[in-house]
Amino acid sequence: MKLYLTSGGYYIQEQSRFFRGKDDWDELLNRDDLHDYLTSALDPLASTDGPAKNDLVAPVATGQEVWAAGVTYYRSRDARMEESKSAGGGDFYDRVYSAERPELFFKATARRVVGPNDRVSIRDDASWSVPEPELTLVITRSGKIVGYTIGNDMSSRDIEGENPLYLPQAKVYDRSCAIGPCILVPPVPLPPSTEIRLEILRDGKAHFSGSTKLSELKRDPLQLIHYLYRNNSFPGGCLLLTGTGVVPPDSFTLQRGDEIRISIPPIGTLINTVG
Ligand code: DO4
Ligand code: MG
Repeated sequence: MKLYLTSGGYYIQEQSRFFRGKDDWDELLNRDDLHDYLTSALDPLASTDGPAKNDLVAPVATGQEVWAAGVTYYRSRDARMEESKSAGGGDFYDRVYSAERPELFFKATARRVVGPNDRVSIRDDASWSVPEPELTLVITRSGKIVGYTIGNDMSSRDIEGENPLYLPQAKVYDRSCAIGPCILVPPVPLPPSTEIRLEILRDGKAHFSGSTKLSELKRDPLQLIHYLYRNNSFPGGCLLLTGTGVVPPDSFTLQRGDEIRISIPPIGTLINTVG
């Protein structure tokens, strides 16, 4: 089952049929029994046309915070060690990759998040910008994973590479995060064979593509949540980007006009342009 949010309300997709949801969106995303609840809620509803592509907004609740995990894939550890070598920060990434405590950082408030087909941003003071395609967990206030979506953790690699203490500036700015196109609410967790693909188009032509699999994720999502929710409450629930396993080569930087496509097959494709 999938949930799509528009400015006029939300839709539930069950196979090829769509239904208009009636519940409060923020409360819905905090139901620990979300899959079963949606299954029973469909019964009295009449099916309808699906949402128009241009009406979709990021499937985020107003009270939700957006957090991210880092250095959860070997590829990310490698790239970060390389970019911060001359600043002497490389060792930290190696250590966090194998430490019991994961790297977790605050990524965005709902206001800084853009939805599908919208514009993400690169910082004016950055010279090396990349998208980070990440499986994103939809977590209730009580810490249960009830769904999955796609996240783009836009990052300024030169700023983070100059000094790891600049991480918040490299990661958090207006339009630095895209989420969507929908929330997948499956009856069971996604399998390790799940693919995460990144494609970047420049002038309408393929410029970069890469992929990874969930089996490459070093951390158990439940362990990430266990650390995130330690002494930290989320009354509105939370979204957690689980880290990137796809990093373009060092010669690559995003340009305005690039199209970023992130696909996770059971969920869909999140498409944004750089503006
Ligand atoms: O350590 C810095 C950020 C890492 C990150 O965002 C990632 O691995 O996805
Ligand atoms: Mg990331």
